[in-house]
Amino acid sequence: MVEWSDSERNIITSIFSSLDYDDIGPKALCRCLIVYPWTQRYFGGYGNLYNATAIKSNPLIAAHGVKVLHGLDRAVKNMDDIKATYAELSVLHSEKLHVDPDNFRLLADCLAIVIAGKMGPAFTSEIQAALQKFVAVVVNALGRQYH
Ligand code: HEG
Repeated sequence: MVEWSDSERNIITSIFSSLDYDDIGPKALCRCLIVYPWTQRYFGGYGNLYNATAIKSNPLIAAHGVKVLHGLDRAVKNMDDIKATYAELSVLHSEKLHVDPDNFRLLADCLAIVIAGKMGPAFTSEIQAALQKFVAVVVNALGRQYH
């Protein structure tokens, strides 16, 4: 069971409450697909992913980026039980989508980088520490149903 300090809770809640999901979600997913091109294999039905420009202007990718952030929202609202919150989503990624669980961390890192870019100097080491802890717990929960 993960322990959260009041400060960590406040940081996570405040980051996500001020986040523009429609902007950050697509940017994080695009960055993941461009920086780690092997992650594109799961989006074969999404049309043109030929290069960075194509990825960044692909509306299906953008919509999926928004969906992923809304998925993270559930963890923000259930910080004390992220494992149970993601049980079903973990089974989906493992058994149906066959997403290699290493990729969760790659996307989580891209999200942290996009948030850092957005926040600029306000992204202090304390804020990064809380965010990295949060995404690590999410990544762990999503990888839980793999065997
Ligand atoms: Mg996943 C579907 C969340 C990482 C590939 N992902 C979904 C869905 C959510 C979600 C909420 C929709 C589930 C549904 O339809 O019921 N994904 C999610 C989170 C994270 C993550 C929170 C990690 C931070 N996903 C992830 C990664 C890949 C991936 C790293 C591949 C590199 N997700 C993926 C695919 C689908 C989903 C291919 C199905 C998309 C579709 O049906 O079009």
